[in-house]
Amino acid sequence: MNRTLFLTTFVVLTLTLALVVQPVAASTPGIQILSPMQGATVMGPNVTFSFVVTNFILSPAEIGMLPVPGHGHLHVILDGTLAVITADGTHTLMGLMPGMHTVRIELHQNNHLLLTPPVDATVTFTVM
Ligand SMILES: [Cu+2]
Repeated sequence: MNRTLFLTTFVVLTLTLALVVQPVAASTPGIQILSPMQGATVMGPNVTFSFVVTNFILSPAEIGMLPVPGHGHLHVILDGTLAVITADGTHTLMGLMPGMHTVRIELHQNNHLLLTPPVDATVTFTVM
């Protein structure tokens, strides 16, 4: 085998191996609202939300700081209006009026920008 053919074979094999063994892409961030459940009727006027965030670090100390991949906080949107910024796993919204409400919880980067693509969860519930 001449040197050129050897090198060509080496490069092809290396590239093939690199394609085969490339690491699995980092897991995608996610959020799930545990309570209240979709369509639930709950006692008001204060409603506690619990949620679980996966593949994303909630970092209260970094709110307003430079973005760090995989770090950030939550924006809680009540009926289309930002209600609170938090990095906790639960939050109690106070003084909800009786009736139907929608809460969307979004993952945000440290600098308050949405993730790309956006990651959020929405629940609609009724306060009695
Ligand atoms: Cu923010």
